[in-house]
Amino acid sequence: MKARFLPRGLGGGRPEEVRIIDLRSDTVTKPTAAMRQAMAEAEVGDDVYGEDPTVNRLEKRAAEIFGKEAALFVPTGTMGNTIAIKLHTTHGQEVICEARSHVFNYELAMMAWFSGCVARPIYAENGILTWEQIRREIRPLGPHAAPTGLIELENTHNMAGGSVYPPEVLREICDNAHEMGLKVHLDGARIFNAAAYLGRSVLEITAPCDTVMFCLSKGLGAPVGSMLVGSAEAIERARLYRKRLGGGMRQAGVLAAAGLIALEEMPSRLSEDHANAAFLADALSKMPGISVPHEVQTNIVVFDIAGTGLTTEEFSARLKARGILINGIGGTRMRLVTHMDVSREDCEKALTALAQVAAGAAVNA
Ligand code: TLP
Repeated sequence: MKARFLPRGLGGGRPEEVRIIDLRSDTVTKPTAAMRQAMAEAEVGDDVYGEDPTVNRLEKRAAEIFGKEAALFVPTGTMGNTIAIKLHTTHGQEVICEARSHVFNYELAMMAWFSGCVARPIYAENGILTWEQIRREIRPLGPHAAPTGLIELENTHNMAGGSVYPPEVLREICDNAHEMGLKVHLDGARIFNAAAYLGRSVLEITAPCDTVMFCLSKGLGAPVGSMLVGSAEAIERARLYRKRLGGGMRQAGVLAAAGLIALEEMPSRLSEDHANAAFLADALSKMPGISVPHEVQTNIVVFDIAGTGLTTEEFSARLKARGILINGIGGTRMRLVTHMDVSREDCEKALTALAQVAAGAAVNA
């Protein structure tokens, strides 16, 4: 991202171009040149009639890669999760999820709005639930409690600092849930980051889940789009829920073309983002007033600025004045996310600014 002018006080007051380093999220990534070319050349048709060849190709490849029967292209991760919760529940049920999960905190109460369900949030320090924690919260139908309808897991866990489910923990949850007749939906917005960390395929690490939503538009760099994968029966119903949510897209092949490149070519570079995140986290943890509460496994660094005496708004504003964008995520915690549009050199620049701000430098000093 280019800002036209350097903030007043930097660069001697002379307006000049400065590169903004955007660490707010991996959602800010821009499509690559190859994606833009594929979009321009995409073969398209009306996808509501099932006639867009590029969307059909993307859905077929996503299903193959995840070893599921079918896949559905949706405009956003939020829509994918909303449809999944609707698929597996009926009104008046509870959805077990982690307390800081995206479905519970950042999707406008969609499970109540669209599915008539309430969340049963369970806190796990690193965002990773265990079967033992879940088992204690499962409720049967009775005269008081709303019965459990679904278990929802997030891998990687965004607000817990990009933490990854150990495959055996995830399998234990799914096997036990299935034994009780419960389904498991995985919010795998960043599942390719989890796979890169584990050195395993997404198929291996998501196989026991009934449905998986993953995003093409985050670390994988596509401009728009997410996928929902699952059984043929589930995806057939999901297609109808997508239409009800207004997500029946017509010549969506222009988007799917970029999605195919995201899916096939981008996962192999994610470890670069992980190395950059580890580099930032290591330096941050040594700065005065800053602590990094979680081990950094993927591309997300959550850090606590309580010791600086600044609010997250003040911290963000001081960084912004130095060309670095990072947001607060509540309390005294902030989150930075590495991605393909941020280089190691950018990370070094960001660290210089972070060190200045942490040391209590005044705005524009
Ligand atoms: N996450 C965004 C914000 O909404 C917080 C971000 O910047 O990280 N699941 C997970 C785990 C997510 O992190 C997100 C987006 C979604 C679902 C929703 O995806 P979109 O934005 O495509 O609806």
